[in-house]
Amino acid sequence: MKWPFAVLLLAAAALGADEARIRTYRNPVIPGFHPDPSVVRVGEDFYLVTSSFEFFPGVPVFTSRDLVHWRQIGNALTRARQLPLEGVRPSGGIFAPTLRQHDGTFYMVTTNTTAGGNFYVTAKDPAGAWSEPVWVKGQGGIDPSLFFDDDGTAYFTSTGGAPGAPGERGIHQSMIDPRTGHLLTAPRLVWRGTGGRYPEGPHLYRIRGRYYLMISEGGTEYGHMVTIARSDSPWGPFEACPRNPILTHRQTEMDVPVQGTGHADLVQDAEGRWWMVLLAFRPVGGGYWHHLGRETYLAPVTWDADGWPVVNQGRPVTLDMTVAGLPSHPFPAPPVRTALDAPLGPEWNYLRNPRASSYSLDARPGWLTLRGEAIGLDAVASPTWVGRRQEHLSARAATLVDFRPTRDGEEAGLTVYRNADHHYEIAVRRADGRREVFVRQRVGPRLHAVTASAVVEGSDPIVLQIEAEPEEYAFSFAVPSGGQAPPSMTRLDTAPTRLLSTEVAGGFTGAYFALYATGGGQPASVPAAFDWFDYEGRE
Ligand code: 6LW
Repeated sequence: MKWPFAVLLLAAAALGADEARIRTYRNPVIPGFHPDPSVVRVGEDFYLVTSSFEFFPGVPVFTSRDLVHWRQIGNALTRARQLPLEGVRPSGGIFAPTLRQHDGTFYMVTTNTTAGGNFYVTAKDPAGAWSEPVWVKGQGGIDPSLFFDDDGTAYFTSTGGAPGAPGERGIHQSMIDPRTGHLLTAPRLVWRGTGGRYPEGPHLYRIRGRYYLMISEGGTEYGHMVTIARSDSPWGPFEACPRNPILTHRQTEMDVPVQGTGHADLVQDAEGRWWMVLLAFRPVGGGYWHHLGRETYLAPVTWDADGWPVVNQGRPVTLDMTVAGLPSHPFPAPPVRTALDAPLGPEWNYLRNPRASSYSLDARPGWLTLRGEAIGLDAVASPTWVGRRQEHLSARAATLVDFRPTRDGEEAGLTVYRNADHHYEIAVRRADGRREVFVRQRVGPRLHAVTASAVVEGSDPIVLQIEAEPEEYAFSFAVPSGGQAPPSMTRLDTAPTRLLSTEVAGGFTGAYFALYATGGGQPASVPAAFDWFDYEGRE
């Protein structure tokens, strides 16, 4: 009479295993400024990279077991020699990367649009360290991609850039020696796309014996789309899918919360299902402004009877997705508080190539000490600034800063930053000989104002906080005296998220929360020390 119990146990185990599979998930799977995703699978592990523009280190690298839960394990470009960013304009620098793996080596290929053009780095372990750059000469353009055919032949595919016709629109391709980066054939135009503007972001695949070339068209804004073509040869001629675009939200109502779907990559999981990673953005405030940048989304892919891919069963990609997915493999939630007593994690960035002497964990153990330089947040250079992406429309960032300015003009605090011309900050400074907390809003090349301030006498450290809601940032502060219980915050001001949006500020990036210091025209007379930093997603 024991077997029914055993059957029950088995059934429960089966149910448990089934329940542990991904059935629903939330897009974006990598929220915040993480555009141009490229993904590869090695065994049961997926790896994914995104573009990074003027930020350092560059090209964040993520891993996942289920395509839904991702954890950043490093950055591909961690040394100034790999990533010269001197003088790079906002949204210059590193454009879309492609990640591939061949014969045990990972390849990350991208473009430094400001210095050097197309290059790749390699690694045995995608967490790093990655190699010195191998520069690819002779085929320009952006969005380079690598494809290794079964016989090891490497194809280098990019947007535009044939010698003699660098402005010619279309996808160009050559064969490359992956050890040296030397082209083995002259670049050839292989596909112009379906007629949309900016045919770009190409990826070549071999699927069931045929070569598929997937690209994006329409530009990375509201008209974005994914199109695909195929051929029996990697060189074409490419026949376009009769259902192109295979994905676009360009015709959706403006209140559809996911817009600008495009710049995609395909991957097959170990159980044989196909998936697409893509970028999209989340407009707020009536549908016309997005400030977090372009984010990484996931959608299921099936194949129709004619061998063409169908994305999400032909329906738009949504925030809440229902799928038959892989066994769920979540990671522990990251802690809200960063103690700032050890080297910062891979999610932290500097602006362009940082000056190491401006940042110290040793000057005052347990605190991150920032030395303000003459330049500040309006500089297209590397001011003393260290930050991480705002990844949630509702979020909180806060810090405890110890800063006792001795002259007017020097300041230190917390900024929500989009670019040199578009940022808000709550910070500490001296004005007319008195220490104060203030809020400044900068919303264009000339317009800036201190919109609120409060005198804070004495020399106690001050808590600075920015709370984000979809349409508004709120700035508050507190002076916790003598290590007492959590202080109640004094709200100083609010500001619209809209003025940090892509539609206002321009560019390809997204909002950051950053700690900063500046001497305001000359090096700061005293450093600023930060005890901790909180980031709390509230969605
Ligand atoms: C990228 C291009 C694009 O190189 O935007 O959305 C450019 N697609 O393919 C910058 O991210």
